[in-house]
Amino acid sequence: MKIALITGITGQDGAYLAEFLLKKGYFVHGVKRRASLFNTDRIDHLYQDPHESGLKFQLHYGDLTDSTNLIRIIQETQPDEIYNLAAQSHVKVSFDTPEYTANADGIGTLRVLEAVRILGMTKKTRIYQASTSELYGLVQAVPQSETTPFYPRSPYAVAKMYGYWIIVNYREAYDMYACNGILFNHESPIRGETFVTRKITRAAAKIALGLQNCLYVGNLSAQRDWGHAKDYVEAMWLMLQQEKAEDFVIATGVTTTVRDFIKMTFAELGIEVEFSGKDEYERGVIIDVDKQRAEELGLDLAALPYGQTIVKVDPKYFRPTEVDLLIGDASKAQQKLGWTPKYDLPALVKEMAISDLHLVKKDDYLQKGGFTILNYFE
Ligand code: NDP
Ligand code: GDR
Repeated sequence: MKIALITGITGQDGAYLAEFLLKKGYFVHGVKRRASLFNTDRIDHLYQDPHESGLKFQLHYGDLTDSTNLIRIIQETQPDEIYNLAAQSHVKVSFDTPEYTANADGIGTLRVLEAVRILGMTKKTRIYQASTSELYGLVQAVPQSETTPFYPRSPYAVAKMYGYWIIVNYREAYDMYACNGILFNHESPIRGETFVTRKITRAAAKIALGLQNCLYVGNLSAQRDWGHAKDYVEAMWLMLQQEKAEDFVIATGVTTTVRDFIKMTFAELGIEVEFSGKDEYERGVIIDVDKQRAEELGLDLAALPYGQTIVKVDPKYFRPTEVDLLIGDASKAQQKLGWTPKYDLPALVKEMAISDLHLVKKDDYLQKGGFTILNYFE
């Protein structure tokens, strides 16, 4: 049985990857940070009681900023494959916590490589590094491929740039099987709530149900190449199954503005939104409702804020330096890995919008019924 170790297993990609590898018959170990709450919602369905026999999934407390801990975990678990997904992954937050981000995302990658080297496991263990399209930053050329020059535009991207090059360096210096997946944005119903897609799908559900008045966002004109996390974790695995370690771009090749993502999300709920104004004065207003669709989804037509502004710009969400346009060229992955995405953007938006509508309805129902933690504070 192959053994995998996933850092960042409690995150979006960690959860999809763990599920994927378990289905492939792997024993999956995961590194989890200690937190005051469980923080395992995304992987609770995979959890196995370690007292039971036939264990194939195990969590270990650890942190990318703690090298002795990483050495111990790697020694104990003896992984054939390490997927280094752990990171402070929020670009805007990296401007507030640049030093921590450099430590976890940059030096953290070095710690994983060094642990494998110190333990003499360079010939046994293959390493996948979660690199990012944020490396391209200030647009040099589009679509962006493995040969497009990097120009990082945030402390996050600069930290990931170190991670990228230290992987290349260890591969060349010590003949390690270590590779970078340069993944463009990928989302899902379990995407973190402060990334723009999930923020939009949650807010749209709340607005449609009359539980929120307005969605406040930053740069509406930013363009991203959005795929589905489920497709992207398969590419991570494929990268570690090749004869020779190489770096790959993973993307859909289609780019969309944040503004259009908002329109698509509301349209999924039967609500048409029109934008007007410029820069921080831009507004989104509901101009029409597809009554049949809204009724199918159980929305209260009378409560829909028809004609009202439901999207506003708050400059606090602007970034000191922005990445304006990302569009990836994944033809190398298609040729060498045989990888192509199964989801397109409309399918992704639909899945996220409907999932959040159900979640918001459920939370509202539980809260009104007196079954949430909020009731302890009343
Ligand atoms: P998430 O933010 O959802 O998950 C990040 C994971 O890293 C969480 O499990 C988090 O733990 C863990 N983590 C954070 N800091 C540390 C630390 N110091 N030590 C140990 N664990 C830590 O990110 P995604 O799943 O979306 O992304 C996975 C990786 O891929 C990240 O490295 C990200 O930068 C990169 N990436 C993501 C893309 C995307 O579009 N999703 C695109 C390209 C790259 P906790 O739950 O405790 O916070
Ligand atoms: P990104 O994702 O920075 O591309 O990093 P995010 O969803 O945060 O932003 C995408 C674009 O939307 C604009 N935007 C907003 N962003 C957020 N979060 N909140 C807002 O209100 C908002 N309004 C507009 C942003 O300015 C940006 O242009 C993600 C992360 O997963 C990284 O870890 C990963 O490396 C890259 O994708 C590829």
